[in-house]
Amino acid sequence: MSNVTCGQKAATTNYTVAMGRIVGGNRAAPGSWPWLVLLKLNGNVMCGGVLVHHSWIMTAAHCFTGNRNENYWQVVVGEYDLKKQGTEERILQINRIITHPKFNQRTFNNDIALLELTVPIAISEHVNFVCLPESIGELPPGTMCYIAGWGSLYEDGPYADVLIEAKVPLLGQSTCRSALGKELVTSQMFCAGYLSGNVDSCQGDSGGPLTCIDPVSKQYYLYGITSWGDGCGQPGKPGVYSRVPSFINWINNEIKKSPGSREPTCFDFHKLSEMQDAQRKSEVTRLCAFYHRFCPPLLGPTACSRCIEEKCRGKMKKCQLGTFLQKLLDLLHPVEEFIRIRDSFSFFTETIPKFMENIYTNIFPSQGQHLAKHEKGCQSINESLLNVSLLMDEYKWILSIPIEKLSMRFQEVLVDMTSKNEKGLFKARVKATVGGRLATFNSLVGLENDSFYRSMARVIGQALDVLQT
Ligand code: 4AZ
Repeated sequence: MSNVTCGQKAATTNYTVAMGRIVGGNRAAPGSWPWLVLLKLNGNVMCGGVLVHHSWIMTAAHCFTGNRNENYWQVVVGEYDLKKQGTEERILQINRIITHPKFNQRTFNNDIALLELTVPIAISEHVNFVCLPESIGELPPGTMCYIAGWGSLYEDGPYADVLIEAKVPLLGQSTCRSALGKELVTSQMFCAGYLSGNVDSCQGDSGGPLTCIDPVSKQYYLYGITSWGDGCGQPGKPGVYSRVPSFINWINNEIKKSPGSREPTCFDFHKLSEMQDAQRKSEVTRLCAFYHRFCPPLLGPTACSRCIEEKCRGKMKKCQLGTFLQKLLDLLHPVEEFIRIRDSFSFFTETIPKFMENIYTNIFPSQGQHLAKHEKGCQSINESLLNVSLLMDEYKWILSIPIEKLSMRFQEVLVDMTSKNEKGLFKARVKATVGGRLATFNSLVGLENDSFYRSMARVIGQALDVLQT
């Protein structure tokens, strides 16, 4: 990482400032914060992030509490106005999410994460990395630094469309602790902002940068990651940031790790499908070598290599299952409109995630616990493999259908109101277009919220069966 190029704004950032907020901030000039990225989950703005290297984004660990599957996240670099498609804008995918091993979900201690991108970023005037505070040490209270993001304009308010920035002073640790509570503020955190309130970061700014300028070189250094607060802009409640200088060793260690010392990712396995046979074979061997470390010391070489293969195949199958479930979700997406009419989203927000969690925990009961339970682990992987392949076989036909053919639109559901059965379901005639084909079938539907959701799975299943014929 060269210190000559990091932390420099685009040259053309003179711009008339209009009033706006982060909370109490201003519209930033385009190109002002070329290291600031936007993190989206399923297309929705979730967090900010900071480019610290060609292939690495730094952000807050708490952003991934709800979902830490790389496939569902996108990184947008060169973003400015969310309502407009900018020429500098690029969407990137995440290869690996690394949250700090000591991140505490309850206290937000060590609220920091690194994201490895699937391809390195091309640096330009509007896309550049920030400098890491390798040697700047502790900055004194009162130092003026900058925060920026697309987060809420006020507590519980709407998100900003255009990038907002604000200038905030660093606060001393004792001021911070007496403002927010001694037990809540650890030495991995610091406060910034005004005790008088009004200027602050807010929901959606999390994971974004607090940068301070080096008065000599005029480069920007990443000093904090937006983490939490007691509301936004409240008097006596400054914003809290993860203290980046405390994590320098962890950051550098993670970034410089050799490929062989990291577990292969789903993206690594996915790339295999584009390779020729010979190349694929050697790549599989290379990727799977990682699992050698999990061979118990007393295992002979043959048993060990079988165990490596099983572990590796387990991971591969898990990735395939992830892809399958994602396709399943994509496939359910078109019926969202139909379910929305019933003014509840719990089918998507609760039923499906629960279903997926059940599948994962049933199929991979031993994931995450290794070594000691090793022999048992390998055996259960065998079982898992069988379960996964049965499941994959059962649903193979769905995977072979092009996504665009899976769209579903329910046109008419004629319910026979006199036909209520003991489970509270009614006989119904359903008319739907599935993958462009009109399908009509008899089904059972519930009309109360609860029974409705229970019956939807059957209706969708029947609609899917139409595709099979
Ligand atoms: C949040 O919810 C959040 N005022 C981030 C920063 C602050 C408050 C809330 C600081 O992401």
